Amino acid sequence: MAVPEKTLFDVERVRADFPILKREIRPGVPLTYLDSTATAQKPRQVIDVMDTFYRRSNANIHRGVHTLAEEATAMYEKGREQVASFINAQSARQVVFTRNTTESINLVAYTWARANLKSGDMIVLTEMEHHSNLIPWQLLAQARGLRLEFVPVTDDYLFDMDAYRELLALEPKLIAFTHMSNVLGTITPAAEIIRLAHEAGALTLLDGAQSVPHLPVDVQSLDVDFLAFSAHKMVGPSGVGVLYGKLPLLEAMPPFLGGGDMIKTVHLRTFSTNEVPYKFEAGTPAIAEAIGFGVAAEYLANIGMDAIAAYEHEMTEYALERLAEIPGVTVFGPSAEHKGGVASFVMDGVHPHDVAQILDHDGIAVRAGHHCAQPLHEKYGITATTRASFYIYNTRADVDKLVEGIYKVKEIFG
Ligand code: C6P
Repeated sequence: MAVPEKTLFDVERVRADFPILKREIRPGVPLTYLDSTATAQKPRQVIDVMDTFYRRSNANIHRGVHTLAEEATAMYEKGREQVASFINAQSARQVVFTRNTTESINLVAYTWARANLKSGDMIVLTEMEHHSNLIPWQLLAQARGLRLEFVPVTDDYLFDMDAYRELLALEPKLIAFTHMSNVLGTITPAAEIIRLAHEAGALTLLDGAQSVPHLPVDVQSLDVDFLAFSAHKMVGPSGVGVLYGKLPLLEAMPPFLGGGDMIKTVHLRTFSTNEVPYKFEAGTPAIAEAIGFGVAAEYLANIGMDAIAAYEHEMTEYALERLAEIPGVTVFGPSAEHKGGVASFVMDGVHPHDVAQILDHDGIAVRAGHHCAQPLHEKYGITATTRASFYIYNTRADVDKLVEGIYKVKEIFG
C-alpha cells in the first residue's frame, strides 16, 4: 500500500506543532527522533493546555466549590470524555485514570483477578508480552497458585492462532495479550482473539500501549473487557494512563488503592466506595496530565487514526525495504502487512548499544536493550536489539538518515 504522504495528512504541518523537533542535539546536528515507542513527543496544543491550567485554573478536583476548583474539575472530566470518545467507549465512566499502562494492568490483577481467580485457574499470555503484562500475572500466580500459559510467536513473528485454540480448550479464565509488540511490531488479530476467548468463556485484557497511539482502536467493536494504555505514547504527558473496562465488571470489582476520592462514606472501622470510575482513583490524581491527555487524544483524532495507521504503514514498508539492503543487518518482526512502525534489529559484530551511541552522534535517537521484553529476546537467543520507531512526525528522510547512520556504524566497526 504505497500511499503518498501528502494525501494522508500534511506532515510538515504536524512537525511544526512539535517544538522539540526544532532542537539541535549539538550545534548543526538536528534531532532525528526515532524513539516514539518509548515515548512520543508532545505538540504545542498539549503543552499549552497544561501551561494554561497551571497559570489560570490550578486547584484540586472533586473537592472545592470555589471557581478554580470547579474549573479544574470540569477540565479533568473533559479530559476523560475526550479519551472515552477516542476509544469509542459507551460511557466516560468506563475510563479510569491511572498512572500508565503498567498500573492499569496491575489494577486488574490486584482487583478483578484476586477477587475472581482461585488456585489452579489459568491465564493465557503470549511470548511477546512487555514485562508490564507479565510480572503482575507472575506475582499473582505465585500468590494464588495460578497457571500461566503462553501463546507462542510463529516463525514468521505472528500470534500462533492454532496454539491459541488449543490453549482455549483448557478453559482459561483470562487472556491478557498485547495488541502490538513493542519489539517486533507484530499487530495481533485482537478482534478474533477476543471473540474466541468469549466463546471459550474467558475474559480479555488488551495491552494497548502500542496500538492505541497508532491504530484505530474501538472498544465496542472489539468487545474487549479491559484495555490498558498510556498517554505519553500518544503525544500526551507522562504520569497518566487509562484502564477501560466494561461497566458491570468495573462495578463488581473491589477497589485498588484506598484513600480520598474513592470513598462515599467513611467511619472509623468501615467505608463505602464511590461510584466507578472514582472508586479506582484514590488520592489527588495527575490533573494537568489528564487534561493534556484529552487534548492529545483530540489532536490524534483530528488527524484521523486511519490516516495515521496508513501513513505509518507506508513508512514501515519503506524502512524495512531500506534496512533489508544493508548487509549484516537483521530485522526482527513480520512483514509490513502485520507490523506497526517499529524496526528492531541487530548488526553483525556490533553491540546494539554501540549502534545507538554512534547514531546519537548524528542526532538520531533510537533505543537499545531488551525493551522490557526479555523473554522475547531470549527466544531469539539475543540479549538486546537496536530499535527505531516511527510516528506521525517522522518522514522518509528520517529513515534515510537512519540508514546512512547504520552505514557509518559499519564503517567504524570495519
Ligand atoms: N514500552 C518501550 O520502550 P508504561 O511504561 O506503563 O507507560 O507502558 C508499559 C508498556 C506496556 N506494554 C507495551 C507493549 C509497551 O510497549 C509498554 C512500554 C516502552 O517499549 C517503555 S519500556
